[in-house]
Amino acid sequence: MSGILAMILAGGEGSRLYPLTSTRTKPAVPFGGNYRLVDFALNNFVNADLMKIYVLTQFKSQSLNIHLRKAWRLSGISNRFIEPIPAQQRVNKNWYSGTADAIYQNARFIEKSAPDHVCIFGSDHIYKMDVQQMVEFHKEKQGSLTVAAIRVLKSEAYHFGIIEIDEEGRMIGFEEKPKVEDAKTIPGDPEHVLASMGNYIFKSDVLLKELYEDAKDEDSSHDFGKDIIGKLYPKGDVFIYKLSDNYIEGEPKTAYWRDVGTIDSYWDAHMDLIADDTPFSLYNKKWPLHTYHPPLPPATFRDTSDTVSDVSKSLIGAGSYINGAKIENSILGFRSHLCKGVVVKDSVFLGNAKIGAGSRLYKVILDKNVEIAPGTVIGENLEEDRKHFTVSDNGVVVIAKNTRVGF
Ligand code: ADQ
Ligand code: ADP
Repeated sequence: MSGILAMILAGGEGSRLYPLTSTRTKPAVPFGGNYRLVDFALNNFVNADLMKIYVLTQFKSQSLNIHLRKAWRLSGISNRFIEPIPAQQRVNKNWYSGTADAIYQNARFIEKSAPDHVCIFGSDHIYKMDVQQMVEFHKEKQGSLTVAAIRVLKSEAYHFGIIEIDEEGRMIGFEEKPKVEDAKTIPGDPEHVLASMGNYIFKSDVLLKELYEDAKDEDSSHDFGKDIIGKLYPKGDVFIYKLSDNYIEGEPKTAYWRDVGTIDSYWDAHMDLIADDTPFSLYNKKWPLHTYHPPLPPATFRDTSDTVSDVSKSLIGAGSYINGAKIENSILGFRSHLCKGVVVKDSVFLGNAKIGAGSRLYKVILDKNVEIAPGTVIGENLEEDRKHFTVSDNGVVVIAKNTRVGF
């Protein structure tokens, strides 16, 4: 087999997303009512017709594995596959120490496939990218490595690998997560830096050579951002592919890429989905967002004798039953059951919530299977909420999976 092989890194712990990551790895965290974070990276490959994909999982991967099996299993066609590789397959006794180690410990899957190029992509971000276009760019440049990049605010530089390039798009500087004051800004644009998206396309032989060398280096943390890129770019053949040069029919010109690493950024990205002029549409027929759809009936909206259901600026999942409730600016996942007189505003439900009559919920994230007793109020008094739940910096109240409130 030759061509392009994809290795998707899906082992992130996502500690800053706690409690949503208390039971599942970050790429398995539900998003947007129907999806899980990993779906966005996988759609970027599948919609680009690149379908030789290994998904590297690590701890708390049970619900990720179930999702991959239900939503993404290709069968019967041997040169197309989306296969999870559990961390138990690793060659060493230890868990992966960094992203390069995760690939190194599974290098035999690359050797066995013998592709010309390997795409190594993260799975923690919400964005659309036709990866085939990045592959074409990589082949044209004939470099050892192409790194995907996007312009971000300088104040955010400390989260990312920060890149400098020459006129030909060649990487001439790289620093992993620098202090904001040290970050090199884009020439002529002092407010912004060019950030690595953590998505790489390597020539296979270069990748394997670098991984074997890095594995012997006792001072290395075995991470692409911290170790490998800094060693490779001075050789002069690492190139940058800008997300803003990627074109998808029917998508807005401005490149959208959101990290959902914290509760606040996770909530913000949901609000983007329902914004009037949404920067991330779920409706582009040219870019279908595949995922698993459970066998559920359409959402039902009913009125009671004295309350009328009233829904605005919201996405409501299949199997939901709304009985005389008011929903505003919210995303309610599958099987949300709201009894009469409930008011939900600026909130995100991951699925299977049951909200008792007369409850009011503001700026709340409910993980799966949360049950709220009638007459409960959450999000109006954060001091009180903090005693029982996680409350984010921006005042989003998060209620963990399977919690029963007020009973
Ligand atoms: P980080 O944000 O630190 O920096 P990292 O924690 O390395 O990203 O995660 C990258 C991807 O790998 C994620 O999809 C994560 O789920 C997964 N992952 C992490 N550890 C893993 C492991 N041991 N095994 C398997 N999968 C694992 C990186 C780069 C920066 C870049 C940012 C962009 O180092 O240069 O700017 O991503 O977000
Ligand atoms: P999440 O909260 O991430 O959506 P799920 O609700 O899908 O996770 O699953 C929670 C746990 O329930 C999983 O870790 C798994 O152990 C179990 N589970 C869920 N769905 C299935 C299934 N279809 N078959 C077997 N076990 C399942």
